[in-house]
Amino acid sequence: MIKIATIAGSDASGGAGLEADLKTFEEYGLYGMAAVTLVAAMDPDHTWAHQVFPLGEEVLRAQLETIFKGVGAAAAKSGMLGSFYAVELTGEYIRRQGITNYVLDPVMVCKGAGEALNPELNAAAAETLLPLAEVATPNLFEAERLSGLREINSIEGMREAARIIHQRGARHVFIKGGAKLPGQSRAVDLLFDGKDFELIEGELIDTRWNHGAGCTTSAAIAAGLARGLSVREAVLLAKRFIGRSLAGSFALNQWVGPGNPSHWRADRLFS
Ligand code: PXL
Repeated sequence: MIKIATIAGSDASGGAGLEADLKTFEEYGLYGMAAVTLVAAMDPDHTWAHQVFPLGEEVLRAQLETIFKGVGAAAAKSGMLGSFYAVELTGEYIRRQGITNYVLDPVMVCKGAGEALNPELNAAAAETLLPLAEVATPNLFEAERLSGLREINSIEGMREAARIIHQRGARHVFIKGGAKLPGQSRAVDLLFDGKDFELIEGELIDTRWNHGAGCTTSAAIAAGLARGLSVREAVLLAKRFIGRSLAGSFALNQWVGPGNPSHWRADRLFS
């Protein structure tokens, strides 16, 4: 059995964070493990406001020992880290265990949660973790902050950001323009390997229920790498996978709705 790990927050609502990661790993036929960095909960009495509860350094280190020293993983991804020690520990274990299939999802904000996380923390995460990443998977907002570019609203802007983020250490940069790039009728993402740019287009799925789409995408890329795909192959498959997941998206309540990572199976069984 191929093993894979996520270092991420728990999303009590089940659509994002490590819950999305583990569901995705399962669809790829992998054995998933999780080191929990924080617990995110949402307040139904206050318009689903996010509350974040970081776990202590000792708790995180113990989980990382279990996973990386005790078991080993063919690939790993990180999501919301939430503290400086989580950044340091993630770097320490990825480096020490020689995990080259490491996907960094530089999560800076939850959709609908408004404010970006602490900018100094985001800067520290970029500095420490980009040089370890086989693939970094920023969305446009995160690509702006990682590259220092003011506003990315074109494919040329995405290319420039990818170049800068690659220079900061990530071996591949996958910028998710998705539904956000103005004037596009397709979901347009960009892959850069330090040499060539490749635009990766998919069907634009018109849904506001896209909670966890970023987590699912980066988990799917890590899962593809764990299975021995090249970065390009892993990204192309992840793009198909997130498309199917979003095609099966649904509302959890009036505020939030996730994709469904198992939707590709329903398709095959029932249509
Ligand atoms: O979608 C970003 C995200 C990542 N990780 C956790 C989250 C969220 C958004 O809610 O809760 C744990």
